Amino acid sequence: MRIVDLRSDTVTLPTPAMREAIATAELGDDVFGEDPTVNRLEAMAAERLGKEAALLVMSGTMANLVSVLTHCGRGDEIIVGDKAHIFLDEAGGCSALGGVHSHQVPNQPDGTLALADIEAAVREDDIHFPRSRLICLENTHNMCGGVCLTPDYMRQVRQLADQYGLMIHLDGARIFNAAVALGVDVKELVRDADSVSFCLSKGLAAPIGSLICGSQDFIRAARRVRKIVGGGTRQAGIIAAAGIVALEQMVDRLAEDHTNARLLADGLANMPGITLDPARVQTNLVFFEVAGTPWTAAEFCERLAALGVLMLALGRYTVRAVTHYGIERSDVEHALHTISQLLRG
Ligand code: TLP
Repeated sequence: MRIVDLRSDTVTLPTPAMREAIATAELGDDVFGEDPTVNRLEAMAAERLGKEAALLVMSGTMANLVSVLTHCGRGDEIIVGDKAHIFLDEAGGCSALGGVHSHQVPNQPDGTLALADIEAAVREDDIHFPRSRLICLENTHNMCGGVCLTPDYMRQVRQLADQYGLMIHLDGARIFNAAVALGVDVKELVRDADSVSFCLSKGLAAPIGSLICGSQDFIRAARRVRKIVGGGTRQAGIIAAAGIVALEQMVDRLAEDHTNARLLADGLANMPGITLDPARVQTNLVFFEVAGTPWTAAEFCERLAALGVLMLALGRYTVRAVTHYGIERSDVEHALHTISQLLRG
């Protein structure tokens, strides 16, 4: 049976060029700072994002955890969206491992936190209260439908952060999707963040790895935190080699994923029982509601999977489909055809 896997861009397999780079990578012990391939990737990532330094970690979750634990001590508080990956999907790592308290404010449909909500969440200096320390943002915003935060919004949050002496961490797991969709240099999207993490292993198709970028001092401190969480690895050039290919060869093609996502969204919007606003589809994530069908999202996905099309249920009636490297226009057409068959019974 033909399988079209739209569950996530994390299912991407490494490209032939990545496998070749992995096989021939020059290696050393990265805990000693001696892996030339890791050093090259970190330098490349820092340069690309316009930050002083970068640090390779094993996952997006580790990148966010290490970043938050580097900014915050026990009893400090982060201001974070109620739909943020850090809040919803990282097993509460910041509090479980770092004693960091979270103050959730509502994510707006466009992925932002309203400035007034951030301001209202900042704590006064009072012994009863945790200390406000860090604002966490996400771009693209996963659970808000892959929407993009703009440089202009980032600037406004920076001004607020400066007013209250707060830091900003940006979960940029899919930051290159945002840069490609907005047509801006990625540097502009991260300039106002003190730290930013991005993933190699999503749309960029590398098998493993994320980078944290920030100032020299921040990255030096983050390197120690990475060691604490067991993330200091040895011949990690095996991983970095694929990451270098990802940055060199896989960024510009994200536009294809966005075109395919739009095709999928336009097709779904016309189907009976399915609700979706195609205008909200800005990048490679397509969220839609199946409340008008006889099924819950989980039932819908189960029936669709039996026909070879895989999607994720991310709410009682909410389904997510993600386009990525390995998914062609014909796969999207096949998925649409399969869904219309399913709906027709
Ligand atoms: N997200 C995964 C799932 O956890 C939902 C996905 O399939 O989208 N930040 C953001 C915004 C993410 O979407 C993810 C992964 C992460 C961080 C964590 O990355 P990993 O999975 O590498 O730990």
